[in-house]
Amino acid sequence: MSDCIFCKIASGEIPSTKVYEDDQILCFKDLNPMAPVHVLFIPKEHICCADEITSENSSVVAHIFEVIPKVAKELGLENGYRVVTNCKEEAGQTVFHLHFHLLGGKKLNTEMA
Ligand code: IU
Repeated sequence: MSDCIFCKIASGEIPSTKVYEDDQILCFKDLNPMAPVHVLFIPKEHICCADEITSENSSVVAHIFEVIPKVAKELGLENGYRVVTNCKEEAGQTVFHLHFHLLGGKKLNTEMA
């Protein structure tokens, strides 16, 4: 999508602080970190949100979840971490390109909503 900021980050048109990249996905540091470690995992292909995950595109989501433990280890999150995705406005989604927040590096607030 030409007007999607995360598509532009995925293509390199907009710079980001990359933590992990391969042909399918990118992980970069969140610009407004909510924890000592706060990175985002995105598929390079445009998927709007979790509601748009289908049997056709779900392999990239599975791939993200295979990479998350490796990146978490590299970032020193041995004591635990949280993975979150916000789907649509009511959940607080502000960027409409599927992304998974990886948060850690402190004792996280356990309130889920
Ligand atoms: P949300 O789940 O859609 O609310 O999360 C969007 C995240 O993207 C949020 O944590 C922002 O700080 C982050 N972000 C970013 O890292 N770089 C950007 O250019 C933009 C948003 I726009």
